Amino acid sequence: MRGHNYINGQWRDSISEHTFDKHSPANTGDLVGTFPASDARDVEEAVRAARAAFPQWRGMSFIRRAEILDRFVRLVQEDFEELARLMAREGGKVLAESRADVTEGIHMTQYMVGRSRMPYGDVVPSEIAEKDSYMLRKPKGVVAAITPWNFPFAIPMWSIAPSLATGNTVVFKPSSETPGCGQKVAEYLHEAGLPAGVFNMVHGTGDDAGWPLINHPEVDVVVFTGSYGVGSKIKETVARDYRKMVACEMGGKNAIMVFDDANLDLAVNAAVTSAFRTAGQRCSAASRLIVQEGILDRFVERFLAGARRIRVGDPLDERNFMGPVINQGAVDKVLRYNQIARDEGAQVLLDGGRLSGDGYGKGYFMSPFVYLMRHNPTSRVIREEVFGPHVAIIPFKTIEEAIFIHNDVEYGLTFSVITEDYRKARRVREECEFGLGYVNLPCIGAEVQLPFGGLKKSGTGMPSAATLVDVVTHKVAWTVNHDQTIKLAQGLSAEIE
Ligand code: UN1
Repeated sequence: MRGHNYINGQWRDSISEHTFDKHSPANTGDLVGTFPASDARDVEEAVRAARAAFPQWRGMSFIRRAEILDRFVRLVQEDFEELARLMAREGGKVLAESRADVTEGIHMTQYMVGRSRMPYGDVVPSEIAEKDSYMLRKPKGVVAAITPWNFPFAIPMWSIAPSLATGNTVVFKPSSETPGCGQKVAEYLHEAGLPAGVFNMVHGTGDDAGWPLINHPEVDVVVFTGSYGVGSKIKETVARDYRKMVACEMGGKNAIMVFDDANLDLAVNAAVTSAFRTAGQRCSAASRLIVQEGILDRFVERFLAGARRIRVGDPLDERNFMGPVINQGAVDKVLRYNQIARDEGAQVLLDGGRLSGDGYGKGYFMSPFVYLMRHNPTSRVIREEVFGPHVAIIPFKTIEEAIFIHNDVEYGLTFSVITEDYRKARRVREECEFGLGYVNLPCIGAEVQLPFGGLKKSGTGMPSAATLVDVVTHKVAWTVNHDQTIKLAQGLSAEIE
């Protein structure tokens, strides 16, 4: 694939004419494509095009805008399998998960298309009988969407679909690990018939293209999904610009809490799915299994049996459950944390690591690493995000202890409780800190019509997915007088004495 930037309705190389190559993480000899390496000059043109297109796009009706997104959905559906295969090859997610990712992006867009015919504000009462008051929404302007590689279609659409549908224009910077999927997003939007400049895309790295975009004075909203390290810097930077908004979705150290009364089969399936789907590379993944002591031995035995059965390999082979991690940096990071677990005295139950040899030689394949460890407030390994197939089992005795352990980390994104006792489920719902909670379910698999966002280091508290509409629009009050004289609220007179 030869990718291009998409600026003002045209396919362009970067001004510097520099490019970068993207290889498959499953086979580093497999070149997926070559893409423009953009810098501040390309970003400048993209933002300028988005700014210029804004008044006209804002002026179009929500329903007409949504009709273009509806055409986009149809194009993606026609290309569904091809896009899923590209994603598996480029990002390393197994096919079943790549298909789910494409499905999630379709759902997000369909949701916004449906919303275009739904109420879009409020009629609000007034103190004065002759006044009609409304809450209306207006688009903010130019949205910068900076998205990660682990959901290379769904997460871009979480940002792009609500932004475009509500009348904003967009500059999109896809992850440089999944530029091919970004390219497809731009191609479908182009073919769907978006007016020039409404949607723009610049390929490149965070340093060369991402930061100039974040810092650009004509960008009104920055929507970022990625690591806490980058997100917190974005938040700091954007705070200096009084009118710029930022919504960040960042990391997680998510837990599944299993009580003694749990349905064991359900608990094990929820844990294996949450820990090892996407090779643990979801911000929603579970990296802590907090398990009550009465069920601990049985849970450990069954969980390990499940983890051992996981087939790791080519993401395009339907039989595999786990593909590779994304790159060498990810391998190094997971290995480093596996070692920290050992150094901190963890009891290693499944000694996973880099896989080599037959079928693995040219990819970043890793097997699951599982350990048992008591909660310890000074431990790094059970408090820091690893983002790989690495999971801790942490025993507890009482519900109070379980809640303390759960909250004693700096993140708070997803959480799942496995119990048959609704009183325990309710108590942990109230006292645990998280953004998305689940009962008798994995802690992955959120649906787009719910908010997606976390507390603490997991996010800025501004949810993405469907509720991103609240980030990319501002609510305005609109009050109309139907009398010939002025009656003010709070009993004030408007008569000139
Ligand atoms: C992410 O991990 O970055 O809930 C997003 C889920 C998916 C989205 C995850 N729907 O696991």
